[in-house]
Amino acid sequence: MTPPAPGPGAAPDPGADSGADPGSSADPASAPTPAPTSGPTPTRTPPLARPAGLPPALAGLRRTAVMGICNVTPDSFSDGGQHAKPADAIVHGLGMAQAGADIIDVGGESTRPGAGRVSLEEELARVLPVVRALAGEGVAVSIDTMRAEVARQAVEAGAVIVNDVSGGRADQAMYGEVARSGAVYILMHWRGHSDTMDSLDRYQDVVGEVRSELAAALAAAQEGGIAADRIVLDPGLGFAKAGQSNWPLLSHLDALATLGQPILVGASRKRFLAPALADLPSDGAAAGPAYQLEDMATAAITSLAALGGAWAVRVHDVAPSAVAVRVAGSWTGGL
Ligand code: PMM
Repeated sequence: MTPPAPGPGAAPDPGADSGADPGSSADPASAPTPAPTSGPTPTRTPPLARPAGLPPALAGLRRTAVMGICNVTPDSFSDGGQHAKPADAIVHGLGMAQAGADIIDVGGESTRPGAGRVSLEEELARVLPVVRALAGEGVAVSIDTMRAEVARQAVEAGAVIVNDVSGGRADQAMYGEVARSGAVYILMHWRGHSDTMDSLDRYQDVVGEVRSELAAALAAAQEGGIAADRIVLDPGLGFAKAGQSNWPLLSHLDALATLGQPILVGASRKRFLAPALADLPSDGAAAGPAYQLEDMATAAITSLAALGGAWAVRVHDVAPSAVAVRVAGSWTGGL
């Protein structure tokens, strides 16, 4: 019979390995004692890193954070038009916060493949009332923008994080503006605007190249004045990355984490998920609409990203990921 696993803090059995008779290994009674299965066994590699300068509720989190997506756009990839009016977006943002989102990411410009740019005035008109209202309710708000001026006005309206999918490449004033504001900066891997990005999916070694391009952007952001401890890196899933370019980035988050920065993962409802789910029914009564399947896949990725040390995940459907980060947090025993 297998001996019971030792309890918390139990000393290893000194005779369990080196003293065992090799010839008796088939006998379960004399098999080596398994490693302790209780007590702190951190399986997260590397340990979760988080940026400095966050509001206390976020800074004190001992698990991966959930960022709920609030696109105030008529044309975003999966939820375009659903919350296009600021009033609807505010209700949606508050609902996500209630459902367990730690951060609400407000965006006024679609980055779906092929999308054109929206004017500065239009972007400001979409996002500012939403940022102001959510921040006024005590929600930690992130502004999803490539424009320094939008970042500036959003931080003034209460945003604490600037989420720049272009990693500073779309607007030369971005680093200086973020540095001045003191906001946390999410720097995403990016190779070009949405109207060209699908043609920029050219990699010999996607993990190595994304890592080195992120490293260069990280150095540039610091030269531009942003404190290193305020910068979060993001592999930019789906941006200049078609189908199979995305999965290695997820399974090698540890390689990106060696750059020493917190990591954000944005896989929610992205096109690369669909092929992995292709053998499942997507339109039957039992399965529900296709997006539900992709939301389930997103929650699975949330669990794995949390185990992989991600600081935050950016998702449309908050509740399943709020559960997933808590499960992963319990799994790893917290930070
Ligand atoms: N993806 C989208 C928009 N903003 N921001 C970050 N940091 N990471 C992402 O992966 C990301 C982002 C596009 O997705 P959406 O149109 O569904 O919001």
